Amino acid sequence: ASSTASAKARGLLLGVTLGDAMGAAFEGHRHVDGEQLLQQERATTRLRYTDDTALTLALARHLAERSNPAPIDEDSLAVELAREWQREPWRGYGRGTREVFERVLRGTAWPEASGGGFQGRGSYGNGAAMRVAPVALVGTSPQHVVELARRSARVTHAHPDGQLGAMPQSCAVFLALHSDPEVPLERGRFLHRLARTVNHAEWRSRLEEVRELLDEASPASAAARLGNDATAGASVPLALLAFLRHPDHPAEAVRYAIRAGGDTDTTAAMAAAPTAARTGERGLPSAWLNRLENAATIGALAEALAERVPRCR
Ligand code: F2R
Ligand code: MG
Ligand code: MG
Ligand code: MG
Repeated sequence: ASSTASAKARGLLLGVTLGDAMGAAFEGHRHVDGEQLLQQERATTRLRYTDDTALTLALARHLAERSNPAPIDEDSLAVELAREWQREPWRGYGRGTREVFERVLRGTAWPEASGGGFQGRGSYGNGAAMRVAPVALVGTSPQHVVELARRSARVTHAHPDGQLGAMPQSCAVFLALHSDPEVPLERGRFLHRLARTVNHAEWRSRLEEVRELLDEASPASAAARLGNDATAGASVPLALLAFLRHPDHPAEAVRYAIRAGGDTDTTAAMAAAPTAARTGERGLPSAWLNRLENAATIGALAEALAERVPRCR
């Protein structure tokens, strides 16, 4: 892999992990003030990640073991994700996803396993969006990436909204990965490309709301407007805003997402993915990286996937 692809792939995976691990202490808090966040940043304790990262890494391993043009095999992916939960069930999984994994491990095929939750409606939680970032490393175009996102999502999230959330998230990571960090990001154009690629009325209006908040919204007012809970529709827009507020500064994007409260591990992980894919690993604070569990293994997995990144500037 080129050194740029390598640095960007490492940024992407380590960024997700750091966002998740920094945000984990505040998951479910209504508000997070600057003082609480500063205390977390100054601590020297190990940074432990949650289900967000565990499943992101499982998806990354799945992709690393397969080559284009069919890098996702849903039957295997469902089992691999479920086994990851079984291996470390204490990482803080959502109830719906736990139930899907139980069914998969009992031998139920993924379409029924994932369709059986929430009275047969399937989950529209943000679990598919939170783990989707690695598909951006193997996708060859925005369209290809959102298709991979949908396929990776549906093994646990049968509800269309659960799958849809993974699409703008994956597309944002892809566009950021392939952006030149030396050239200022044209944020309006970026949102326009996301909207065009996802091509869905509800998401067009969500992305329009994000655009309206680009210049001045505080984290709290952004959360009030866009939502900050564990559903895909009310967390991915906030994460995109956190990224677009600070496209060249992963730590600031993570801080913005955490300050917005709610599902902080997840929104911070989703905000960090595109930001650190754009800046590369050098954008991540070394003080955080030094505290991160399994950083060497995660870096090695990123290197393996970097080989697959098509022509990175
Ligand atoms: N689950 C958590 N955190 C809370 C508990 C953690 C605790 N510290 C612990 O250790 O146990 N975090 C993780 O879950 C989120 C990802 O969720 P996922 O995987 O999509 O799960 P689920 O359960 O399918 O959906 C999450 C919530 O969304 C709502 N929801 C989804 N579909 C619905 C439907 N059809 N109808 C109504 N509500 C639906 C529910 O409230 C679900 O609980 C991330 O935050 C990750 O960090
Ligand atoms: Mg989590
Ligand atoms: Mg098959
Ligand atoms: Mg969460």
